[in-house]
Amino acid sequence: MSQATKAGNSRTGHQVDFDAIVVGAGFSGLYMLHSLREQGLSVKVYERGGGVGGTWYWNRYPGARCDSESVYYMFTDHMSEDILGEWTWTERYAAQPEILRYLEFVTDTMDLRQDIQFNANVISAVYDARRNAWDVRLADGSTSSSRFLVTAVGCLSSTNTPKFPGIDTFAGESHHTGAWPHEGVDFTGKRVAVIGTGATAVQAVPEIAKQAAHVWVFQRTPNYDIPGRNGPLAPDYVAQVKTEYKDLWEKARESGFGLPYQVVERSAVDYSPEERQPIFEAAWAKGGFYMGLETFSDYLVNKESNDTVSEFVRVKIREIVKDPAVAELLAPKDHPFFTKRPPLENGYYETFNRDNVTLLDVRNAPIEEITPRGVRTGEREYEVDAIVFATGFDAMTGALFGMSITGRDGLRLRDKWEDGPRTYLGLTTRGFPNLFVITGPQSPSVLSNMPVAIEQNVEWIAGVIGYMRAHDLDVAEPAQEAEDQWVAHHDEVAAATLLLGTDSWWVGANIPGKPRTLYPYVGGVGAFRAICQEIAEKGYEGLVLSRHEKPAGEGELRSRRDLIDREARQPLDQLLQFMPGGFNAIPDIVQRRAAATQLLAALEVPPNPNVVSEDRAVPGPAGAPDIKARIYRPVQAVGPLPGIYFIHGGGMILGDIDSEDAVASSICEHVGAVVVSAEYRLAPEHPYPAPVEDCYAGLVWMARHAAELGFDPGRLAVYGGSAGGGLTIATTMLARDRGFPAVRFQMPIYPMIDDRNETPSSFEITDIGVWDRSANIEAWTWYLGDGKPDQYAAPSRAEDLAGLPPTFIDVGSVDLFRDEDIMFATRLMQAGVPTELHVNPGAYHAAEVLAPESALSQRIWARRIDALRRALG
Ligand code: N01
Repeated sequence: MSQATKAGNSRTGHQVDFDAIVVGAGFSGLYMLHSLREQGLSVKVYERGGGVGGTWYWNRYPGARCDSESVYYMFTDHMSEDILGEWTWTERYAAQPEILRYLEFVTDTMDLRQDIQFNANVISAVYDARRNAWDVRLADGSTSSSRFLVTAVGCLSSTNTPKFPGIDTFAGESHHTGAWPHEGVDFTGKRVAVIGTGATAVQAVPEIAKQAAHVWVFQRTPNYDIPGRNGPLAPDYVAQVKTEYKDLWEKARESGFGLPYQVVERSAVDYSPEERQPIFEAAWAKGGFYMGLETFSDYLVNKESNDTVSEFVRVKIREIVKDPAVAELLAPKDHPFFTKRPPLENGYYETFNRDNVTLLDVRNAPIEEITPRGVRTGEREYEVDAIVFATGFDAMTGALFGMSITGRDGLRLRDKWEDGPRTYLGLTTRGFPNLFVITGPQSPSVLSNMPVAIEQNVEWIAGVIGYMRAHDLDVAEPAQEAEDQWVAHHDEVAAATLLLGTDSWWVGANIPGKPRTLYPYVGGVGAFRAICQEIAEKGYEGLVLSRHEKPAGEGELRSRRDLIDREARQPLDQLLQFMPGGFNAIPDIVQRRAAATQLLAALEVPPNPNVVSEDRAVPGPAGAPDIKARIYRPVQAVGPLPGIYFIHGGGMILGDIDSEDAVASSICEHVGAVVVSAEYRLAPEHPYPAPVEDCYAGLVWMARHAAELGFDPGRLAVYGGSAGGGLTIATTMLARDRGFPAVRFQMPIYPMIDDRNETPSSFEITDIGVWDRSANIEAWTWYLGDGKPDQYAAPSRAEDLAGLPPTFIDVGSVDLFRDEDIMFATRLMQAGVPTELHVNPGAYHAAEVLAPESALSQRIWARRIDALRRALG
């Protein structure tokens, strides 16, 4: 049942490592793993944390507990009736350690651990349409593939720490509640700043206040906090609930919010104040979400009704908090009840009656900066020993975008959802075949008791996959029309509520620049379940289910290593013996850079006696640091000389002016040109557009200093290999579009220009060991970061190539970039750009650098030098 290795697919012949990869081992991932294994699928779960639990693994802050009543916050009888009976909760709202223990208990009882890899951080997932497979890459550099990809990453797992100026200068300790140290934090005797007053802070502040010398609570928006009334659970109550579970779960599944509460369909406006008061009082005394769910049912759609409950809570706050000014600050007036998630409080309001707790209003005096000593607001500086960022999450899409998911035709999820999520049922999205999202945006998720929503999502996904297997199908993707209809329905339901009118993380308002839309579906879990059920009964209507066909005429790929030029292959084989898998097998980027430097040092290229060089710092782009530039001049130069601007390679993540010193120097000597080599900033620390803008700034500097450098500005060329090739084209494009400088010729060598990784050669080159598919995908992921792949990031995407300088491109026949470069050269010619293209048979990526003595390399270099001389002569 477990650990099947090559899952395979006999009809198409395309192998994958697993039938399904699931990302995340919280409630969602555990149940997904179990459900798919039950169908006999091979499944691998990758979990970023060191253990199971998801939210409950990371959120270990003081006071962390569940806001759903614990007896309903668990897997239902659908997962296992046995487990249901075996587990007994001890508190009305279970604390984090107890929930974590529960999830570990489930994991072990259901024997799930063996298929979970911990400390496995997925950094990219790319759909390969030719193999109908998802290629997944982890931060440690390892890769694997699967037919189905299921994200179980949770809605609140990407922490949000606002970019307060000076945040890195704080000298004390600071922690985000969502990434709390496992060993805990001792606040005894400390001065503590807690920033934020959401559900997390409401739990943490009372606990921190018990230890700390003083706590300053920085409040921007007060919430309607409802008493939780936590306490131990009576054993006979728990026993009673267990006997009723089957009915209770049925009720929860049909309900609006996934809880088996007795919702009464009535409006507060139909009742007099005297009639309403005891209803509110009863719910307040009972504690928990009963206040929202069992009093009146139209708070989210009827402002007048909502006003009554909002005022009731405000009065309660004024009763509890002794200082009237503080009470007034805590009483929300700027938004209706339940249009932000109401926190459950257990002593939060009383905490403000303590002498060692001060509430600060950062709505009127915003936080201006974090200083080495503390927090400075518009009013004054608060000196503290510790800062707690209870500032929430980039909810629902943050973790998905963080994984860098790329679907068909190079479409990135973050680009598709640039203006807001577009999904079918929140579970699938067009352009991303066989990707399933548990508790995704536009599904009920956070507007419900999560385990109930999760189970429904998981069962539906498992249902689709089971259906496909039963019908010999293996590709699932929503139809455009179905997706459009779901988005329209979702938006219509949202617009009928008061939710869009309040700034909350439910509408993305907590993250600057995030599209404002209601992220969860507010139609209710019961209604959602019914819709999904009907769709399933109609053979998953709206999903296009098909059988993947191998592209016509495609045979099985044989290793491209056999096609490498024999002489040029020797040094490559030696390198791989010494460093199996090449540089890219070294996951840590710092270590990888060091290995590359070491290798170059080992090559021991003697200094070129025919060239002199000097290093200079030249201005970088506006507001950015200077760029290091190396200027080469032929010793026996007879002017006027041409100028060549040289951009080193290294996948945008490696390399510097030293790494291609020998190449730049050799070009200088053999062309007889002044060469300026620029050292640009590298990803992932400095993603796009930093490298391109640095390169452009260096070119501008070179052109402006032509006279001083001693070259003819009318004979200026740009040269670069690999990433340097991509940057060459991006730089000449910028020069064209910004009108300066004039560039006479460009020589992008096997340029890296297409982030989509969809060309035939991109799929072919997987095991050469120099720059293979997975390395390229990783580099693009790092290089693009949060940026958009426009024409300057990925020149293959450029629509207008007219007006670029005459171009010489060469690329190896066994190079990943072969087809993107051929296509680009063809498009240059079509755009009227004089273009010379050479495809070097048997050459792998950078063969002429690794095997300089080979006849192949000699031919390559002779042709390049000749072309440069002709162009600049
Ligand atoms: O995060 P939040 P949370 N300057 O986003 C403030 C779930 N949960 O971690 O409201 C100053 O709600 C921000 O202010 P404002 C639950 O679904 C569940 O508390 O944006 N303040 C707010 O006060 C919950 O809703 C449980 O004006 C800034 C706070 O930080 C969700 O997690 C327990 C600021 C963030 O509140 C998130 O709750 C706890 C700035 N620049 C949480 N930026 C259980 O059920 C942000 N804030 C177990």
